[in-house]
Amino acid sequence: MAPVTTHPGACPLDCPDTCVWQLTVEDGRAVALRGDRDHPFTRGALCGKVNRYLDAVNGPDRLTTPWIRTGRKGTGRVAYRPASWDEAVGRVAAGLRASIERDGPESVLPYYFAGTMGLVQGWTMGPRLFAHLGASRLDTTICTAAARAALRSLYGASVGFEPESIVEANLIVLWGANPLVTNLHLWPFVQQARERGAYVVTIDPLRTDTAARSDEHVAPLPGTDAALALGLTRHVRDAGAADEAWLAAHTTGWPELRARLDDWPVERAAAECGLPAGTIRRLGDRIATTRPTAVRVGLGLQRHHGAGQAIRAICALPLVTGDFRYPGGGALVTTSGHHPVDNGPVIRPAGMPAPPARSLNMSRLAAVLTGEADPPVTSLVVFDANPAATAPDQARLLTGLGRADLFTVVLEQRWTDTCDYADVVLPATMQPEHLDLQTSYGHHYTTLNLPVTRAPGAALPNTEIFRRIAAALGIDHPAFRDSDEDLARQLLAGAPITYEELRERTYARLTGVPVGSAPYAEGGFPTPDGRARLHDPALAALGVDPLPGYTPPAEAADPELAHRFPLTLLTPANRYLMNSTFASLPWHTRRAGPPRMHLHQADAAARGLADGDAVRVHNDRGAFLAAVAVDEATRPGLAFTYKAYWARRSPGRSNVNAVTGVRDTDLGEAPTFHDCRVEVEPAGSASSAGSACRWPPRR
Ligand SMILES: Nc1nc2c(c(=O)[nH]1)N[C@H]1C(S)=C(S)[C@@H](COP(=O)(O)OP(=O)(O)OC[C@H]3O[C@@H](n4cnc5c(=O)[nH]c(N)nc54)[C@H](O)[C@@H]3O)O[C@H]1N2
Ligand SMILES: Nc1nc2c(c(=O)[nH]1)N[C@H]1C(S)=C(S)[C@@H](COP(=O)(O)OP(=O)(O)OC[C@H]3O[C@@H](n4cnc5c(=O)[nH]c(N)nc54)[C@H](O)[C@@H]3O)O[C@H]1N2
Ligand code: SF4
Ligand SMILES: [Mo]
Repeated sequence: MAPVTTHPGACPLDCPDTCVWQLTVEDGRAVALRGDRDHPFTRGALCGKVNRYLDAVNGPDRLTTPWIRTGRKGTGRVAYRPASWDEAVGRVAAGLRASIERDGPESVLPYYFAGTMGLVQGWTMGPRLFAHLGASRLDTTICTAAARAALRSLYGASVGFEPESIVEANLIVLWGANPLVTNLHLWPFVQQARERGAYVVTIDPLRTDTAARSDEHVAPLPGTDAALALGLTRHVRDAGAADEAWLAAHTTGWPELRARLDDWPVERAAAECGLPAGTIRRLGDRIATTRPTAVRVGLGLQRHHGAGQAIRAICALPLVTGDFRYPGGGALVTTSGHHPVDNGPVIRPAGMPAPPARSLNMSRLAAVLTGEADPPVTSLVVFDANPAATAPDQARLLTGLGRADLFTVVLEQRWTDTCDYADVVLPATMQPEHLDLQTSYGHHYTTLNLPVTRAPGAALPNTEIFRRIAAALGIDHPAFRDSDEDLARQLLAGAPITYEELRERTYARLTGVPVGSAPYAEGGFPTPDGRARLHDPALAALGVDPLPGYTPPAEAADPELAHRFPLTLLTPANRYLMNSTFASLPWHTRRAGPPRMHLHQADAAARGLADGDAVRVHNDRGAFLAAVAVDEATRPGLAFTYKAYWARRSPGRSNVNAVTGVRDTDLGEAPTFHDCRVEVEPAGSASSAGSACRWPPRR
């Protein structure tokens, strides 16, 4: 009998929790997976979807060989034949070389995101190769760019209160966050605070599971959070609860913000947010009188046109109350800025030529591929992402991806929507099969993940695929001979731990912020003078209000659009899917259910629609099909559908991103997925109605 061994590793998915797991291996194959009980933040339980992660690892649909296109783009796997690595990599090198020779190196664009958050596989060798080539750089805006820009302005970096200290909070505000679905391991800490008497408020236009299980649910209109935050701050000021001494010592701009609050009586905020003024006053009273107050901010609320100002206004509030003085007080969007692991120098190692190049915004991929970029992009290399399903303005994007003069390479674990548009598809390994190093955007631990199982067929780690492409391009720089372990060592260069020590321990806290501490009690924000900036003159130079202000939603507040498309559409995360990852697996899709359009009873009734009816959801950009779910979690005029079903596997072969648009946020040039207006109509033909109800799909 083959020996059975157990190995620690890390969940690689784009989730703030970065769980540590224990993987059982038999004869080179993963046979069981469970959470690591000793890990201080995740404490032994994986989420439901990753309890079934081995369905993905051992699935019969894993890619095991390179594929080369022989037929038309967009027609699916029938248009491809299997190939050897040598032939496939030769094709890739020839395609990239042709673009570079014809149109210059900036005609090459890598497109990648957090399919794995592992820094080695995701954020080193690939970007290093493209930096060396002088390819267009990717501005990675799709998820957190608005928050990142806002926090850089306000706190100096993406930092906040220490998450484990939330147990000390007496008031917890979960603002545009749904931790029971997207940050599961925070919830036991919230419950621990509650057992001590903490009061929990969720601020979300939708009555999510988290909202329903909170002490209070405040449901503002989407995209109006800055108005709410300014109204609350005004109330706190008027109650005499501003912490003048702390503000004077550790911030700049309080006098200017204090004066700005004259413009924000609670009644104005209430009118903007569609809330009773009494609700804002009561919450303002709680915030004014409760120390410490912890504001845990999600990412969903920053997918609006006014996101930058919303994050600034929300994260300014705990500065005004002086909450950062106390463990469990302050605001937290992401912990990313605390980690001392920096991939910048690893992408561009000293001595490696890396010509300057333009940056292209990933959220504008549809526009970039259809005329916005000059010189045009003629080679696209996609890894760790599935833009055909997850990027906005899908119809235009698919037109771009379908261009006959575009050479596209996709590195993937399974055949996604994006693979349908590739010239070459290359099979990639999964987490148990490769080495990686994971920080976290929800806690302070860094984890090393070692390869412990055999990859299926000819699948290779991204790093090795890029080494082979570099070699085929005739690049002979030693940076392209670094092993994965070398890359991990380079990533740890600025961290207070060696690779050997981390290998011994699996995970370690490298941020210098002790558990349960208040890192900014005495100021010391990562700004040049250590003060948080309530007023930021640098923003004025960008044409942005230097004080936290209110940028109204774009589509949601447009009266002309409201007439034609009366419903505002949100696209929150689904419990059983991770973006579009898992959206092709039987267990996960069965649990997630078919694409549904959640409507308030009044909106369904006004259109003669009932639960389960097939509808076409549409606006000027496109349409997708879904089954109606009459749902009291919404309010009249507000609808939602879960993000990231695969278009190819959806009825009508498009998903929600057929209706989302390419538009930048007020700060950070991020996408505005949640700032979207639509209308619904009964799905015309019997066949589309039928297919909307057949689930899971057969392919
Ligand atoms: N199960 C699961 N977990 C995930 C993911 C997943 O797809 N599935 N995705 C991962 C990724 S990539 C990310 S970025 C995170 C996202 O993590 P979260 O931000 O927690 O998740 P979302 O569902 O995008 O948004 C949270 C909530 O914001 C609300 N919201 C939308 N607009 C507004 C607004 O204007 N104001 C307020 N106050 N709230 C608003 C939505 O209704 C939603 O309930 O989750 C990660 N975790
Ligand atoms: N409508 C709407 N759209 C959204 C959002 C929304 O809220 N609403 N949210 C947006 C957000 S927050 C995000 S973060 C994006 C995420 O969008 P994407 O970045 O496209 O993420 P995924 O859909 O998870 O796709 C990741 C892919 O990477 C692959 N992958 C994983 N690990 C590896 C690896 O090691 N090597 C290789 N080669 N491939 C790997 C997986 O198989 C998967 O197909 O979606 C965005 N799209
Ligand atoms: S997706 Fe998040 S909660 Fe689930 S196992 Fe991975 S890190 Fe943990
Ligand atoms: Mo994200």
